[in-house]
Amino acid sequence: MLHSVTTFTDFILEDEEKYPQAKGNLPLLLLQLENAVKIIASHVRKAGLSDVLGQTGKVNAFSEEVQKLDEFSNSLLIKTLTSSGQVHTIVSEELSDAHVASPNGSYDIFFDPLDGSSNIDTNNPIGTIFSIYHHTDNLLKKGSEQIAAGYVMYGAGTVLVYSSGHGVNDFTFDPAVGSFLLSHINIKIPQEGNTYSINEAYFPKYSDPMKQFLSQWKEKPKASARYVGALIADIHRTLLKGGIFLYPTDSSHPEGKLRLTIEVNPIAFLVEQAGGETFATSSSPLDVTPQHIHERSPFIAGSPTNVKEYKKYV
Ligand code: P6P
Repeated sequence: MLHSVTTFTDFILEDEEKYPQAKGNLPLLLLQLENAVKIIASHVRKAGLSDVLGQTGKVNAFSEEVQKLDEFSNSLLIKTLTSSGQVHTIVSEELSDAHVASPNGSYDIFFDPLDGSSNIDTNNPIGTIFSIYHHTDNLLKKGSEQIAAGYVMYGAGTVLVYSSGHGVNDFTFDPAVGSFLLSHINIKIPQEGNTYSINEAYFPKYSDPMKQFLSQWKEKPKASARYVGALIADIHRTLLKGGIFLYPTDSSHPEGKLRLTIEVNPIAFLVEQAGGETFATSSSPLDVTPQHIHERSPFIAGSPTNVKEYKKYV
């Protein structure tokens, strides 16, 4: 019996049929994005063997040391998305300013080409995060205006998690086929989970309510703590197993560390599409109007019961 195999290409072409009035060609944009992440995955898998490891001696928009694989991934994504002709403006973690790719492009894309890059040389999970909007001259758009978002996790396998506003699906790369194949259909986050995910080294720098929230977690009989240090890995586990991820403000990160437009909004879009809840300072980050393209934000995301409990404390 032939298994009903669905590739990412099948999926986005079927998805496109729901938007007959679409101005641009989103499938073409997504297929070019897929080509780029396949090449990135190939380099990540060989990172230990080729010269793309290590530092470039340059710093990015956040004055963080740029790893060679970061720079390679950024340049590759810009090139392949530009050649699609569908992207007007690109905002990347690795670019200080917005970049106009195609003046007639119908979409704006925000991405982190390689998130969690400190994990590269220890062979831990890293990922690409992307967020897509209809093009507008004003780039400071609320996350609720996203038309699609996703991430690719280069972990034990290469997994693409994607939503265009009708639920979340994930696709696992099959090297034998050379395509991403549908693997989790309509992901729904568990209503409640036993795992909390936060960098507790910052505990002394948290607010008192945050300290109380964390301390009561340790009283839970089934509690466990998991923290990879790569947003996509910690979120992927939370989506599938439930629980709560937190990167709150602390005295050394008064606005939080994660980037609102490039990391927080795409992930918040996916978590809410999977039935989860998210929080920034006073609401979902998707309701926040950014003041600049590289704005940082606190970010809490996970199972509804766990996030509601958090909100009671803070
Ligand atoms: P910390 C990776 O550098 C990143 O931007 C996210 O992927 C991750 O969640 C966070 O920073 C980790 O930050 O301060 O715990 O090392």
